[in-house]
Amino acid sequence: MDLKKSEKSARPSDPVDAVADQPSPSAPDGGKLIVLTAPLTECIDHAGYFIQMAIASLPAWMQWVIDKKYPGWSRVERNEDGSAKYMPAGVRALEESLLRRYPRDQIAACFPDDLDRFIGPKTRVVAVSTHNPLGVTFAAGVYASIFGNSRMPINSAYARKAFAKIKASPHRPQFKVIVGGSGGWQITQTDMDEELSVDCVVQGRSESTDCMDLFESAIRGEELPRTLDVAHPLSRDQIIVPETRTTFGVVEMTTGCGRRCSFCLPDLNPQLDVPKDKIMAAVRANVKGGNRLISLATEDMFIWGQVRTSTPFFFPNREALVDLYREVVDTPGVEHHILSHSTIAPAVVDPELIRQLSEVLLEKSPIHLPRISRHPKKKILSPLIGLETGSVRLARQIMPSKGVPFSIDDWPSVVLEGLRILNENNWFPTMTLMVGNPGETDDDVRATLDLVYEIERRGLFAFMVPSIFTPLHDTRMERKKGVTETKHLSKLQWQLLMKCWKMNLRPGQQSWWGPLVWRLGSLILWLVRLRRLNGPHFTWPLFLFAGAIPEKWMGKWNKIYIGRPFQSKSRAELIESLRPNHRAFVREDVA
Ligand code: B12
Ligand code: SF4
Repeated sequence: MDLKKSEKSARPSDPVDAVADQPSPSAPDGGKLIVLTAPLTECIDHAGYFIQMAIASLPAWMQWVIDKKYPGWSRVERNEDGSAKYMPAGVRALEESLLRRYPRDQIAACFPDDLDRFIGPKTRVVAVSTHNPLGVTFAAGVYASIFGNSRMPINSAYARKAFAKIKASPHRPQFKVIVGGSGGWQITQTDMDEELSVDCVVQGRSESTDCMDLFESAIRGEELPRTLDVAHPLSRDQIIVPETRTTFGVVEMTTGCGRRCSFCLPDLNPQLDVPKDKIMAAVRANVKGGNRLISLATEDMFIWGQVRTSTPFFFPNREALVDLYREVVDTPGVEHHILSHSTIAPAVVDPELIRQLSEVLLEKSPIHLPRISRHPKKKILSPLIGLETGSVRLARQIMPSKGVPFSIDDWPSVVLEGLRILNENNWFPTMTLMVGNPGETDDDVRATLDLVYEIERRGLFAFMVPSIFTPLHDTRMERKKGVTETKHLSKLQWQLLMKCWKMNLRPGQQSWWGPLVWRLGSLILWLVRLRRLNGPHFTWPLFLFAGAIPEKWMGKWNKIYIGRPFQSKSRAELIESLRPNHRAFVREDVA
């Protein structure tokens, strides 16, 4: 995949150890009352989403790969006073919440390297926002562990560095450390708060009064609770959308989802869509701050404009969506736009919406896939979509509403038809799959392999990113246990992982020598390192991945499972299957 880089630098990146140890001038005027920060690897606004996703998944010892591909990735931009020019949207939202209570000159948001410039004797709170500090969430842990270290993806190494720097501050006895953001739970769940010197982990949004009261209490020097659950805004107008530059131009578009998958964390939040004027103000502020890239962040872009209306949220509001995205990409100064997350059923419900969105969005997409895109400039759109499993039995248990308005019994058909419609419009989504779900049987994995092989057979394409099931804190599957180590994965589970990655590489391998180098490289890596780490079940799937032996042969020798072809419903049959009260909402031009 070709991702146009927004900025390039010749300066090689700093190694992990150098980053936190760089000297920085001490705080003038005794420092700020409240200092906000986030791990460097979560702040970088360089080269697009994929770099952060790679940083979350590769083990720390493989940082050289990132250094080579993106020299200068760790170079960040600062304002004149040394504060950060951009920060993850979560930090910016917290900053905005705090500014409602405290004067601007008492708050600073800075990169971890610059903490010494802002922490001083006057500092009472250092607030850290984190997405994924310990790498114990989907996909992040699993790929690091395949290469030999389950606890330390690159992002985690940088998060620990940031915490170590705060812990070592000579002013540490006078301030409290408060952590928040979507990955805060990882710290308390692994009992790392003491080691990282964290006083309190906040679970929830900064807009809440409880969160602001906690800061007040910290400033007074009071004892803080180890964790604090705070409320989520209940109405769209209460959501703070910061009008400052955010990493990757992230502007929140919705919260919650509504499909109620039992493993999902964001879905526990109320379903809200942010008013258009707030979104647009944040887009303009990002451009003013120097950002050329915007990304509307959401769990499902298709619910925007259809929340709490008389139409069920799973019948997208075509006009509202096209109008919103058009205005975003037409904003002067916006050169690129990246899609965030979505679901797949809306593509089946309204293919015309997908066509119209493509017309609006493709031109501003920074993602190119020359081998398969039919766009004149070879651009594609690639939202993140959860496929999770091809097993209807399992889907009924863990995500019964994932495909609404269609029955979950038709999930494989919804995936195939949705993907067909998306591909026809140059959407090649990144689809996540979960491996090692609690109670997953070999038959369930075979059903997912059937679907994956069927996708291949039909010439459809998605980047498929399988990850090992991780019970997320507070979800309905919090106490469930799946596979915990790669060594315990079955042959079929390994095959699913490797088959997906083999298919992912297909459109990238344009040269004759690319596949050859890849095959040889993976076999050598297997010989020297991976076979010992990942156990015997890994061997044949790795051969499959390397393309060392034709899959048909391996299937005949019973070394791998070749997915069976299956009959699926067409779009017309899926629409036909809808309940009459739902069919009424299907738009006439696509009914
Ligand atoms: C945009 C996005 C990304 C982008 C950009 C990230 C960035 N650095 O800005 C990209 C694609 C790079 C990304 C990558 C990843 N992401 Co992401 N991402 C999101 C998404 C869609 C929006 C995040 C966002 O900015 N929201 C808007 C802001 C305002 O919300 P917020 O950050 O939660 O902040 C609020 C509160 O948390 C709180 N708060 C925030 N910070 C602080 C700090 C303090 C002290 C306090 C008190 C409160 C507080 O107040 C804010 C509101 O007022 C969310 C889903 C979602 N809807 O949240 C997933 C999500 C956060 N990502 C997730 C995951 C798994 C990942 C990856 C690990 C995926 C992967 N395997 O590659 C990587 C990790 C990246 C890394 N560096 O390690 C999961 C997190 C699961 C978890 N940690 O438990 C989520 C929830 C998606 C999901 N459905 O599972 N992500
Ligand atoms: S569709 Fe995605 S965001 Fe919605 S509940 Fe399911 S997993 Fe969560």
